[in-house]
Amino acid sequence: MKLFITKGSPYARIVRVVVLEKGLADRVEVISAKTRTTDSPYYNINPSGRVPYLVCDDGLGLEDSALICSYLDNLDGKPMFALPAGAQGFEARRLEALVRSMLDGMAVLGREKWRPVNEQSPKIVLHETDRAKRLLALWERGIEDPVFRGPLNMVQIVMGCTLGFADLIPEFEWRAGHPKLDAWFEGISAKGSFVETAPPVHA
Ligand SMILES: N[C@@H](CCC(=O)N[C@@H](CS)C(=O)NCC(=O)O)C(=O)O
Repeated sequence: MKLFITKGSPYARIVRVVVLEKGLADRVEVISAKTRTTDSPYYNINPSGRVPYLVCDDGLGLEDSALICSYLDNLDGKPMFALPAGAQGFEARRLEALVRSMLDGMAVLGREKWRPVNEQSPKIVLHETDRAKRLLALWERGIEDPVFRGPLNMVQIVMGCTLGFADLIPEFEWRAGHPKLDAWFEGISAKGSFVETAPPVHA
């Protein structure tokens, strides 16, 4: 299988963590794609131009981190991250959606802040900074939920990749005001699959 990524993409990192946790590193070739570039050859592989993108052994292409993680997790018929039926599974999906909501906003904020200052939209920066602040405040309390304590699961992986991404956003300091989130993040960051997929420091 071929997994197309960019090193800085938090969504691609979610999948890369799952690849490592599932012991699939020798079956998945990780390839850096050139995204956000006019006429990138990558668009012939994935016309949407987004990463992560998995090309399965039979040639089928999968886009979207949640879908790819579910596919990889189920390949061996012994899913590590399957959700229980009923209320418990629904709760995990609810929490993952809420963490992804924070990630989606931070992805927009990061994209904006990496532009030259004269190209940034102050309106978008303010809107996304405010959203991030509200959600970080929510998770400073929410991180005590048992879902963040037990064996590794998708909610934890998405939260770890989200906070790892937050660290890269210029002038966005989240740690000082969120000591519980910071402590939790330090813990998950020490896991081998997180160390191995740590994003490069953005210029
Ligand atoms: N919902 C998607 C989001 C993927 C996404 O937004 N990827 C960004 C990188 S972080 C991308 O490929 N951007 C390139 C582009 O927009 O052309 C997922 O979970 O995989």
